[in-house]
Amino acid sequence: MDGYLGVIVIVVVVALLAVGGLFLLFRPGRKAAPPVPPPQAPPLPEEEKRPAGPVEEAGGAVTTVPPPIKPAEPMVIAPEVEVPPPSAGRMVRLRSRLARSQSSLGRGLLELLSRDRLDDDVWDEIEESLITADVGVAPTRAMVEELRTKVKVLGSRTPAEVRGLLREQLLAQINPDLDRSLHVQKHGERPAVVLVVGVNGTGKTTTTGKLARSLIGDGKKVVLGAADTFRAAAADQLQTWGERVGAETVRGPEGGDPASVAFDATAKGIEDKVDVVIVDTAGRLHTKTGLMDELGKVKRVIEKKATVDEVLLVLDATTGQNGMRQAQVFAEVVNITGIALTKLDGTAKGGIVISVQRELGVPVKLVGLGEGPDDLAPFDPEVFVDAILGD
Ligand SMILES: Nc1nc2c(ncn2[C@@H]2O[C@H](COP(=O)(O)OP(=O)(O)O)[C@@H](O)[C@H]2O)c(=O)[nH]1
Ligand SMILES: [Mg+2]
Repeated sequence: MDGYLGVIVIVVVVALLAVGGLFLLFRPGRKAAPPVPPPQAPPLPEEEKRPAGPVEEAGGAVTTVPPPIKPAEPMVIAPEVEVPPPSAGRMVRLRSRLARSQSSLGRGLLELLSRDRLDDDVWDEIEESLITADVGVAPTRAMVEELRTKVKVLGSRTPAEVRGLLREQLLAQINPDLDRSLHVQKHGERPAVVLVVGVNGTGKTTTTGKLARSLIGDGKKVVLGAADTFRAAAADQLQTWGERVGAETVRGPEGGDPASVAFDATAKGIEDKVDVVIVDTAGRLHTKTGLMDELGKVKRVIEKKATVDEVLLVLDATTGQNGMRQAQVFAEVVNITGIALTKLDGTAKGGIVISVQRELGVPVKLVGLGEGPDDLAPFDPEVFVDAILGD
């Protein structure tokens, strides 16, 4: 009996407590429970899953549980900024991209020079393969002459000797002593400015984007100037490159003044204390005077605030002599300080490295070896020649 009574008392007490609790929770005037956190809020750890606000504890006392940590403002997913690899050693990694130049220029020359008898016909063939690879007439003549003399001295040749001879001659034509460093050092508080020029479609915007990546990979801060105001798509294209690596792009209205964009980009670079401002331009070859006016103005306007340290001429390696003639026009209107030779992957005409330097009197500083973001490399003559000749 006693046991039964005890159980009944407990049940009644529990029931009363429950009713009291319900009354406390739902009494009129009580504030509504805070809204459930939005679905994107991260799940809370177990002990924090209690409802917020007044809660009755076992003894009937009402305490206040702090509300759950507020979910952050609606999350804006920022585009992920990539950390590009540094530029050093890139050409070694990309050397297999020169496969076409290797098979037609390198292997052809090695085979011809290894023949037992080198008569005039063979020398003509050697000359022809150099010309075909865009080495250019004068450098070809000089090379053939040197090779003829050296071969005479050697007499019979081992394959290693032939390779050594060719390597020496190609390197001499490319001139490993030229200063190929990019002038991108800050001047105190002022950023270095790189102006990118060249014919439409040669790869200016792509090269500007790749260069920004590579400079950022080397630890520099970069601002981009979209001075190709001819098409809005060009500025979009550049901005996309910039966003991927965290470089701001200064742009203007479509059809606007390229010089004013260049000016604004330089000002932004100074304001943000960046290391390098890279200005991408339009490549419209309307008239030589039109081009001269446009590029001249862009340059002058930048020079109101900074110095133009590098004028990079972008040249498409697949366009051969035609591209070279157009490049010449650019070289006549602006003072080119370096060449970025693009699309060297996909061409058998690697010899253009030699002819373009000779024709324009400026070193090849960068080479484009593909469409990928990290397919731009500082030009290394030895790696280039070794890639062409194979191992
Ligand atoms: N294969 C290859 N394609 C390239 C290279 N550089 C640029 N391109 C391509 O060339 C095309 C034109 O490039 P773009 O930068 O828009 O030329 P722009 O008109 O001079 O600005 C694009 O499809 C690029 O992907 C390169 O080094 N190799
Ligand atoms: Mg462009």
